[in-house]
Amino acid sequence: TTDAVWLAPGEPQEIHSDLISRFQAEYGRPASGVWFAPGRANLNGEHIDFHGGRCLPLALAHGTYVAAAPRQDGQLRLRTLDASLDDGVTTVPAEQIGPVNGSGTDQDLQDHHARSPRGSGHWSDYVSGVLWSLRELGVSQPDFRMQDGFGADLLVVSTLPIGGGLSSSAALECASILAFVALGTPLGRQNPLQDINAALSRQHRKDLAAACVRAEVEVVGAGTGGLDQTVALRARAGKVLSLDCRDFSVQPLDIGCIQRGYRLVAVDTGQAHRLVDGQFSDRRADAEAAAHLLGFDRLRDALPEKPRKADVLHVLEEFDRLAEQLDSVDGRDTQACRRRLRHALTEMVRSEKLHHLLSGEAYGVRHVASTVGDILTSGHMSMRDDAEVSFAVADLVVETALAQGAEGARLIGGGFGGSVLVLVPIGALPRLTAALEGISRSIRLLDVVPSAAAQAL
Ligand code: GAF
Repeated sequence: TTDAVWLAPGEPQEIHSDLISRFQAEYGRPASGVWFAPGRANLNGEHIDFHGGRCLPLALAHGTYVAAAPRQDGQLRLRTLDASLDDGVTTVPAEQIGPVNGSGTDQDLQDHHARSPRGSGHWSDYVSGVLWSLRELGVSQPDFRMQDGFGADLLVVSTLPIGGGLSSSAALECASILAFVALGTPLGRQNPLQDINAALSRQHRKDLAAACVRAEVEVVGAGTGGLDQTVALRARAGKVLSLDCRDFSVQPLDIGCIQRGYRLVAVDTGQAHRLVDGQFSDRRADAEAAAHLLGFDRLRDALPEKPRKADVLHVLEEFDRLAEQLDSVDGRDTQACRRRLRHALTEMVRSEKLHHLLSGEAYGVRHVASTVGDILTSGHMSMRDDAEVSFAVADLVVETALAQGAEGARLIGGGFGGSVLVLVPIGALPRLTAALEGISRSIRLLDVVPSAAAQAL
């Protein structure tokens, strides 16, 4: 076993000072500060945030750092130090940081991308998108009212694998939005740099997460549901967030077993994923079609307040009854819609179980670890067979982890690439690491340490 397979989160203070000096070299002026936002892992609740389901995410120590200084000409200049994305300094002119025209339909999104000089999909869309959505938020929220002509120079570096299913996009959005708040709004200008961490109320953070979601949906064109941005901006060190996506309320919960005798490890398969290509939204659309057939705008409402397995069976029977005479559901394959439905509903029940388990105090560490492990593994099977978002390496990582003594393992994030989360007894870690190294040279491991939310450093 070599240490090379572990991806370290790095020392924030070292990354901070390195970024400050590189910023000076790149732009010929000092950075005003550095902002950080974490990536995330998720114990359960994949592909259900946009259906109003419950998710159990936690923030990583790994994340994205943004050094920035304000400009007065409304434009953005930005560069990333991540080798896979670095294409020098990109300038986004002020005129281009406007809203998408019209109603935000697919056609509008396409027109918007067609107008963009770099075409769709450049990583700077995430940053220019949040500058736009923060301006929009400032229209109704005096604390965030954006100074006229505000623009910025930014230098970005991340300790997350890019496109690794650990929320690198949301980390970029959330670190950038904090930089913009600090440098361009009354809330930021009234508070010296680090004080912004205390000045941001819970409601502020909730509003900023919503603004980041808007940027990703309306400007980038990816159908994110808010899980990633919420955990990046509202996580608590040492805790898992129990996040109810009906109203985005959060409850921080202890996960003692990973502090005592077990470790959570994120295995980056090295196979990158992207949310903007059609598969992700396709899965979502299948489940939404099933919801509509059942008569619900939001799938979560098909289940009672505390959903159980029997409720899932009941809804599936109802679906079968309604679909019996139909060739398709909203033009989509009936059986595919049924599988997406079953994934979403069983995932909601797993979240409920986990929430109950982690909020109770009456359980021993062993019991918690093995129950969490079982939930992880059944979540994976559901991602594989019902959501159908898994892929060969992820399945192999899960099998390998279980064979090496892990309590459980699952694919996390949007799927079609990305990372597997493994809960493993500390004693089994060396052989697990060795076995995973044998699967592929692209595999990287991240120690999952429940960490704090986005902040000014
Ligand atoms: C991606 C999305 F951005 C999230 O909103 C969530 O849907 C996740 O995939 C799947 O659970 O990360």
